[in-house]
Amino acid sequence: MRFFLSAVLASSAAAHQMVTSISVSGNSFGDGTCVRVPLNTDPLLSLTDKSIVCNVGGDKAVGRTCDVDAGQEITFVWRTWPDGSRNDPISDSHKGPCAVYMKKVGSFNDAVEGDGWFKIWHEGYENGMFCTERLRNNGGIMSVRVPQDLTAGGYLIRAETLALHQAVSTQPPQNIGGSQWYVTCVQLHVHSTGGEARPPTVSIPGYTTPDHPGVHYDIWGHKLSLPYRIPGPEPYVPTSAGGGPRRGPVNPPKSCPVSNANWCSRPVPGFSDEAGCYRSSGDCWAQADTCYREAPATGNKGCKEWEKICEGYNAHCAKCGAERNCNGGFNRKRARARGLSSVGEEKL
Ligand SMILES: [Cu+2]
Repeated sequence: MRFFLSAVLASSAAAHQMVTSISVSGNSFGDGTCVRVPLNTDPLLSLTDKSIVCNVGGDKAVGRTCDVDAGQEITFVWRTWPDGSRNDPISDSHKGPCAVYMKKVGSFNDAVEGDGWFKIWHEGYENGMFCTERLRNNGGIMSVRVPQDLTAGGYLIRAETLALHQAVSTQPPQNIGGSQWYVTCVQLHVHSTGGEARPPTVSIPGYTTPDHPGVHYDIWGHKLSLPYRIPGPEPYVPTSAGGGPRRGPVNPPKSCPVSNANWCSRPVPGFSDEAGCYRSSGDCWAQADTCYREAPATGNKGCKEWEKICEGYNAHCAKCGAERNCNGGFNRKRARARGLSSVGEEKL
């Protein structure tokens, strides 16, 4: 019995989702990069709680912001397994609409909740399918165009899916308020030349209510009540040409040759003797610790990559120590011959 219960719990845990990465013009910025990665894939159930804005913990800024041009296409990747260890974009039981909102910020430390949000895209029920069903068929890929007339600056972009499988239940209190929200926010820097958009905005929380006909909606009846009404405002339609330079994504930043989600490696200090070499290796390992500690639900692939560089330092220190040849710094060619990454080497 016990085994059976845990199997049921495991399968329901697997049935949730989050955004794990973004791409611009087909180039991915990497797992978790610029993403305020949620703690887990659990749904949000309250439309009044602050967590409905950017998920639990999503009110805090992350260290990286991704570049995009006004008018460019941005793609969100949705996953059920945040680290991609299993390939399941989104559960087929999670039927409902999708939406994407943006909010201009002066700083990424600005409050996420409150006014300032405008919707740039949504999809409800079309051609016999809910948006989430199409998203599942599409491998979890959700693409939207950043309005071409946006003014330049920092923006939060918020992707949302709504799962309606428990939205209407005969069991109080779920007869209303059983809808499951999945949201993830991403930090963007929008480049634009002379955009003048003034989209009408809404407040989150406050943009919709549990009794909205598209939120308190029965997907289990003999016949769906159509047309389906998507919660929230209408999407903003660009009114002027505006537009940005076509620069494409900056990935990765030059200052950040090895990264994991929003963690960036920094140069390891140079050295001129064996002790210095081990100090540099120690610095490398300390950075690796930070990387693993900060690794979000999307995983720690980049930390493993960095760890290999640290191992390379250790091997180098042992060898140059034995050869009494650590002074005079670090020979690039020799380092490469010894299999030391050019990334770590570059910084010496
Ligand atoms: Cu779920």
